[in-house]
Amino acid sequence: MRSELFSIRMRAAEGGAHEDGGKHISGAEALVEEKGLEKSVLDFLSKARTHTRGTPDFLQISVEKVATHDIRKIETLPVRRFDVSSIAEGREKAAELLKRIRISKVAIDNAFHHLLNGPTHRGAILVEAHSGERMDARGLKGIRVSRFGWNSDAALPANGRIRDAMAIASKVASSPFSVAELCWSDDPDYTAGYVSSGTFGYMRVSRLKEIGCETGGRVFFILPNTDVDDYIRYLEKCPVLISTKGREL
Ligand code: PML
Ligand code: MG
Repeated sequence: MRSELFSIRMRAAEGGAHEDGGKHISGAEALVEEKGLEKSVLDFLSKARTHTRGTPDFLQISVEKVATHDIRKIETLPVRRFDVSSIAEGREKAAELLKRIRISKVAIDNAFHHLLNGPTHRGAILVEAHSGERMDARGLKGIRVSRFGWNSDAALPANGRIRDAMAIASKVASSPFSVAELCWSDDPDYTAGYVSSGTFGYMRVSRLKEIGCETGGRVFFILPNTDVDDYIRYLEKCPVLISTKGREL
């Protein structure tokens, strides 16, 4: 049993802080024991300073102790891979997977419109799975999934980007009000993305955008009766430890 855990969060922007109109460059999250703090802080600093989206002139790293009794334990999602040979095929596959999860056509179209046309939001936007309406009032800031980390028993994928994306998708899917998520990266050198849900798992799609394109992000599809404030509170504030428990990743 771990005694104390700390939530570490990083955000970096270029052209000033995010709230002053700076361009979002990078973000990172971890829940670690005290002895892991120095390493995480240095890893986050280096992640922000070597990012392909630009060179930050604003960088914030916060460290907060988390009350052990507040920590919720969840399991990671099972992973499936879809290797596609073109962007059009990748987008078609992602839309087909969302349809299979019962996301309505209008909601799928709105999510694609958002991710294709930007502006790129710093966090995710919430879209109602049936009406397709945007449900949060966060503007460009969106919702940042926060306060999560891997349990020490977890057998993690070697690729840090995939590890981070799987952690976010697992926390999102652990809310009973999440129906699905659609994501592709806002980093110009990364073209893969995913569709995920609690029942279908984390479904990676190898190509969803052009190399060099910085438009991307996350859409969370939620149930019509969701209490949006509670939902956001869970994703942003509730500390969650994720275990891989014998899953093939
Ligand atoms: C990001 O890092 O910006 C999102 C990455 C999504 C896809 C991760 C994967 O390859 O599974
Ligand atoms: Mg990014």
